[in-house]
Amino acid sequence: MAIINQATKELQVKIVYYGPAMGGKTTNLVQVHDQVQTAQGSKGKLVSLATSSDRTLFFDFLPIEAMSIKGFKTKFQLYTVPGQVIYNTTRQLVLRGVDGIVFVADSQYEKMAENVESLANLEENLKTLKLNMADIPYVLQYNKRDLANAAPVEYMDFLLNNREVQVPSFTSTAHKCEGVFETLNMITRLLLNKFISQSVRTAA
Ligand SMILES: Nc1nc2c(ncn2[C@@H]2O[C@H](COP(=O)(O)OP(=O)(O)O)[C@@H](O)[C@H]2O)c(=O)[nH]1
Ligand SMILES: [Mg+2]
Repeated sequence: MAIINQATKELQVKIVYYGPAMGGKTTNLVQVHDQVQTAQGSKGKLVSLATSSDRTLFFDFLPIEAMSIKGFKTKFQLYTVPGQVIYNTTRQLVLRGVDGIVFVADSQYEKMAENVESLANLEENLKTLKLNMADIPYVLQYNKRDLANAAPVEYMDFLLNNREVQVPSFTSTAHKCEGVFETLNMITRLLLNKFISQSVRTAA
């Protein structure tokens, strides 16, 4: 779970945006970076480690400082992974120490196989890190809803959210910032609730 620094009263939380290549992960971080309103100086730089303009080869990284929770200053670190199948080692590295996951799916019908493959790859990579998907707060984002060939939400839920207890899912059009903050707010809420319930248990 998150890095908790009792001395400085800081809570550091790592959120990874995962999903197939070109689904809109980087766009989410760019939108958050553009719109986030924080106290002066606390908005971090968006760092993109990529070797070409629109394909993430390593990751994007965006630190955000948020409000205090129970006297702890919370810092969210947002990461993306490269979606292309061949970069699995990088994905495993980025997933290390993950606290919460946003799975960004591409709503286009022809991308469904890639979505399903990427979700299976996520589960597999978490296993190699001895992590269980059921224990990690995660949310789904069905992106590119503006496109004519977007599949119905029910179909995407059937393919990607087919579990006993469904996780929250959001529709989005990331480049117009629709659904971006709804998604981020939900994953941060899930993470903070987990932190609060754990700290209550520790204190008891
Ligand atoms: N039509 C449409 N295009 C989008 C949307 N979100 C992102 N894109 C575009 O899809 C492409 C890939 O997005 P990017 O964020 O780089 O995907 P990543 O590989 O998952 O990081 C870019 O050209 C984006 O501008 C969306 O909701 N609708
Ligand atoms: Mg990217």
